[in-house]
Amino acid sequence: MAGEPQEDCLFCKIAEGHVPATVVRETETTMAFRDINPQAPTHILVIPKAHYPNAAELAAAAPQLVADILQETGNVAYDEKLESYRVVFNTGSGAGQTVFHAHAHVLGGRGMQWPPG
Ligand code: IU
Repeated sequence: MAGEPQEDCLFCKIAEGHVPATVVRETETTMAFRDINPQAPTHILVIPKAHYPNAAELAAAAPQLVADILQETGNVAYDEKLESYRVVFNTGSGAGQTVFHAHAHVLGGRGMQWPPG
């Protein structure tokens, strides 16, 4: 059921504290932790604690959580003293999504190219 924890979901386990992660921020509805395979000097993932498989389903079912996540991306950038940064929601395997629990990547600390690969 939408929003319910999924037994086989790594990010649900991180949100529940059952799998360790380097958590940098937490709110009632979100968690932010360092990506295990950073693609920039700062690479932090912001997730909703509730399980939605991708950003589109999250937006459709729980738009307030999208706002919570975006607010937290800004807070992460402030904490990390990022002047410029990129927020990415890979949505679908063709776009590079590998973990099917919605998450925003916050990337910063280096120059960025456009368009992205
Ligand atoms: P993606 O947009 O679904 O590809 O992002 C998933 C991210 O989760 C990716 O950057 C991984 O490095 C990251 N990650 C992690 O931080 N910890 C883990 O145990 C696993 C993946 I598996």
